[in-house]
Amino acid sequence: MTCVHVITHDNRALYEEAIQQFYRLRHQIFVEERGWGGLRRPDGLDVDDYDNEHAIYLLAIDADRVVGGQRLYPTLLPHMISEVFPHLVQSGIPQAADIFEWTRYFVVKERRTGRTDCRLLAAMQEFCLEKGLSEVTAVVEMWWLPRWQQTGFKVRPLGLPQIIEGQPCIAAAIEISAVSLEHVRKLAGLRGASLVRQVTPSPSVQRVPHAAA
Ligand code: A1S
Repeated sequence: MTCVHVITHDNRALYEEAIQQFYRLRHQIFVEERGWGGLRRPDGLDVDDYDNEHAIYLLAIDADRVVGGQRLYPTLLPHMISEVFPHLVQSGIPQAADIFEWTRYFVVKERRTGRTDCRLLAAMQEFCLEKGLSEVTAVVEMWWLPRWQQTGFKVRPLGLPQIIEGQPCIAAAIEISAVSLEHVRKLAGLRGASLVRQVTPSPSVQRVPHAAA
């Protein structure tokens, strides 16, 4: 059964293998499949400046295998829109404690039937609602707009589309709402929460008693 796991700096140690799979899949999908040559690395891993302690990963995992993923990053820190794509924004880059940037979204080829995609979209909305976020921002190719409309997401363009690597792209903000979450859940026939969190045991649980040391 596929579940979407929340991975942050606090529980990352429990997910090192999944994170490595995520980096490898990102390289396979974004560099080899999508042709984003600027991300190519000799080690076959897509890792960038935003894969740091502030990144939050929501990974769809089935029997230890990563089948899809996405990354959220605080907009109060320098992020992709502020550092790489500021020219896509005409009316001020949204930067606030309750706005995160959304990047590196994918589903592995064998799972591209829409259901894992909806699971990931629902997980993103669910996580953001739990965390009290109001919006996520993203830079996307234009074909995302009808997809988001279909999933009931409310989208606010941040500027006019521009060509990036031959593709018309746009920066946009997506509203986080219980209505959007319900809509995407219904679309995929998902019932209830889809997020899983493994928690690193607290130091008191890990501590070895002196007598046994
Ligand atoms: C940044 C993203 C942010 C959100 C963070 O009938 P079809 O096959 O034409 O239906 C397709 C198309 O309408 C459209 N579509 C998908 N990829 C497209 C592309 N490269 N160019 C134009 N249109 C595209 O979506 C429909 C369904 O796609 P699918 O692949 O058959 O199935 P699914 O399960 O909905 O998966 C969609 C995604 C995008 C997740 C999957 O294709 C994928 O992982 N692609 C590679 C990663 C990627 O491009 N991510 C977006 C940039 S990150």
